[in-house]
Amino acid sequence: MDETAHLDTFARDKLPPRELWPEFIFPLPELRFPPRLNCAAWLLDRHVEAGNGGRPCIRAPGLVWTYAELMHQSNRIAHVLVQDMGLAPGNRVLLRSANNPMMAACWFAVIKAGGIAVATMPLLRAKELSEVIAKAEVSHALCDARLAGELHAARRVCPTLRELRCFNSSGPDSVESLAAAKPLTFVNVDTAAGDICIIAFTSGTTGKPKGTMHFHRDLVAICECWPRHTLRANRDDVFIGSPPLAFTFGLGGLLLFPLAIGACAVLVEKTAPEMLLAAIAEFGATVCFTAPTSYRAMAPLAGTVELSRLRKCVSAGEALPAATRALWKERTGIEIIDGIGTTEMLHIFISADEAHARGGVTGKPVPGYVACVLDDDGREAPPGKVGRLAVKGPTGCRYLADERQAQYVHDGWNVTGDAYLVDAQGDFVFQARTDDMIISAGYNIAGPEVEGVLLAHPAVAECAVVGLPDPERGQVVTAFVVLKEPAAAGDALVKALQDFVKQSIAPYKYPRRVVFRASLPRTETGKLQRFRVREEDH
Ligand code: 3UK
Repeated sequence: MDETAHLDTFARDKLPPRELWPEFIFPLPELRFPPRLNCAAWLLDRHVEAGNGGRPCIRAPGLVWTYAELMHQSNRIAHVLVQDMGLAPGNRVLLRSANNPMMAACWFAVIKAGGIAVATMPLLRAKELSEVIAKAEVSHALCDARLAGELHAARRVCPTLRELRCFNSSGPDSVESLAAAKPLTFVNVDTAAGDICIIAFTSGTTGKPKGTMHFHRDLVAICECWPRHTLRANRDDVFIGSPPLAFTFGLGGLLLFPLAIGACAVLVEKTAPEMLLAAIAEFGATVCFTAPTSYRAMAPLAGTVELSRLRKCVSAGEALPAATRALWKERTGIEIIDGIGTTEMLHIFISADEAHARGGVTGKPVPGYVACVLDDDGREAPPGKVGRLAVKGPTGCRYLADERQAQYVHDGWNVTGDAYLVDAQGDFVFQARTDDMIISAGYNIAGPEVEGVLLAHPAVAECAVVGLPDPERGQVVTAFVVLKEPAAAGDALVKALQDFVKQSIAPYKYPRRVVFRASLPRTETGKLQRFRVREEDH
């Protein structure tokens, strides 16, 4: 590997042992990287150098930044980090903010200065922040002033955190004030392509957070794979969406991918379905990234706003039910691009574009990646057989000092924890998380398949199908259902929903128990928290 630019080698020293790394493959010409690579230069400065500094780069309510303006602001903040905050290459810098332009500028500043960006979800509280800070030995933090309270609280138990500055604030000590006095130019730290650039903590719903480490070249690699081959947006596109930049789905979709092609990103803080829909209309967005439930919630309102410029809609984070795909298509005419990605792989690796999309199917490996389904003996399973999804590509899992590395990587494959099958057309079909498969009276039942049927029933707004302990069957298939009209709840509707499932799929999969709920527990990234659904029943 080429010589590191990091003076602080903490993260590099905490990489997993080589024998536990996944195999990395670079099967496309665009995946040949120079030995020295700072991804901020590639994503941002490159466009200014090419004479495109005047093109719009970041938009937000009441604001447009050109490529040159974002570059200048990040250069100035990079000086703040180095001069005022004493940042050394390789130091970890925590970023805490909703999606807004200053968050993007700070992210670039950290990367330009050779720091390692550790972005965190806005909803994290002091306890979770302190776990992340301790694990990554974070020394510096840049925080939106409106979210500083929890970080100040966390700091009391975080001796490694030496320097903290706030932005989106006008005080004399704010990042903006300090930055205003700095030069517009900054000499980017000449990082190796294989230097660590971000640590992304998994949005995992159970257990201690895992930090996944990604190199400068990894951030470029994901831009050259799925966006180039499947999304196929162009420089006139306007990207928008809901996932936080701290979630790699959002980092890619709302910052890296638009900038990689010289397009424009709209960053909005309020992303509840009706707000996102209004913002799509207001900014004339053409490419939208959000979660399946968000499309489902936006669909009934789609007729009330002007969406004529919207042309590409991306769904990830959890399985896209066929009913949601059909509903969105009916209301907007747009075929959703579904894709499975993970924090470990950095972004999407199996997907289908608009022309190849089919209900209930994720798609095929994205160019640059190979995938297969493994049986219980670790061999490739034949078509139609359910097994564990395994993938390799230019990116892959490298946990920061974590024994769970050996659970994710087997024989060079990244094993995501998802149960999948490959169908007769070679398409990958999601079944369930491996540990969410329901085993009832000897049958294997995938909750999401039953959910997919229930979502097609006109009375159902949202649902979750899980296995609950049962003395006779081991587990009993249980559906938690949120109704469009709560008053419709009752025995008659329970029976109607059960019959509806029995008529659509094998009858043994029908939910023997149906429980009506006002809402379902979800993460900040739109994922259903199945373990909470199960626990809350008792
Ligand atoms: C599930 C999906 C079916 C699946 C992510 C796009 O979600 C992302 O990363 P996470 O680490 O979670 C990974 C897990 O989420 N999942 C994600 N997308 C799909 N299941 N169909 C899908 N389309 O269980 C996977 O193992 O939070 C998604 C890009 C970047 C990401 N980090």
